[in-house]
Amino acid sequence: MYENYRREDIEDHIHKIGFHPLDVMVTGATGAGKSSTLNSFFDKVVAKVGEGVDPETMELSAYSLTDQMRFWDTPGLGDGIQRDVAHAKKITDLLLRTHHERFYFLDMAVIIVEAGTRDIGTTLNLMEHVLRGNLPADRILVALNQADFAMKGRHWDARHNCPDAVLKAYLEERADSLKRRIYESTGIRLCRPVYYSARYRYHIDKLYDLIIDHMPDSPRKISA
Ligand SMILES: Nc1nc2c(ncn2[C@@H]2O[C@H](COP(=O)(O)OP(=O)(O)OP(=O)(O)O)[C@@H](O)[C@H]2O)c(=O)[nH]1
Ligand SMILES: [Mg+2]
Repeated sequence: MYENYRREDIEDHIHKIGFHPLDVMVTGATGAGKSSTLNSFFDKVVAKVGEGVDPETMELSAYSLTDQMRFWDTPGLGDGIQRDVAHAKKITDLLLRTHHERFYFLDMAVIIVEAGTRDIGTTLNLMEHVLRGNLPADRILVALNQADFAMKGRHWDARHNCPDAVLKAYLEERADSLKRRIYESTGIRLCRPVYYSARYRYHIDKLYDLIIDHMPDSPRKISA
């Protein structure tokens, strides 16, 4: 479904960067819905989604949407101290992977946060200890998933597949507060998150727009 979405805009960025594909890492706390988000981009099951209480994704996996765009699914943090160390290392290794020792391999990262949780400790930890210093802030995006469940399933208008006015106002407030809290805790100023539901495919286009509108125009050069 998204194979041809805004193809010219994507190609325009790729042309400026000078090589393809553009590599986008999808990261965030365990259970936020990273794998589900990738499946909604591809409109089929590419990444295994957790069904039980255990975290699902343990390794990095790459999925090419087109020959211009490749997404990296990553294991979520917040899954115990030992595992977090191992997972953070995998993510850091990906952030520091290079092309011919001239450019970093990964172009940007999207952090997925569960809209229904106020506990963003894992997200802040990921930003402070894994992303900061390894990826410039203008290559980091944040998005709120599970918009349908932000108020425990209340105020989701199933008939129209969208939030009602109450839930929408709540989600707007959550987006502002997430951006503010990230800035207050880490000093990292990100653009305003979009909210969406991977499960119900609501606002997936908004998430995709956010990514396309913030694609870099240059490769990540390794400074000497
Ligand atoms: N209600 C609702 N549930 C969702 C949504 N997206 C994902 N889920 C559910 O959340 C759970 C975790 O989803 P995953 O996609 O496996 O999450 P993940 O971030 O990849 O998790 P790890 O691989 O463990 O890091 C699953 O039960 C999904 O069905 C959503 O938009 N709405
Ligand atoms: Mg996963």
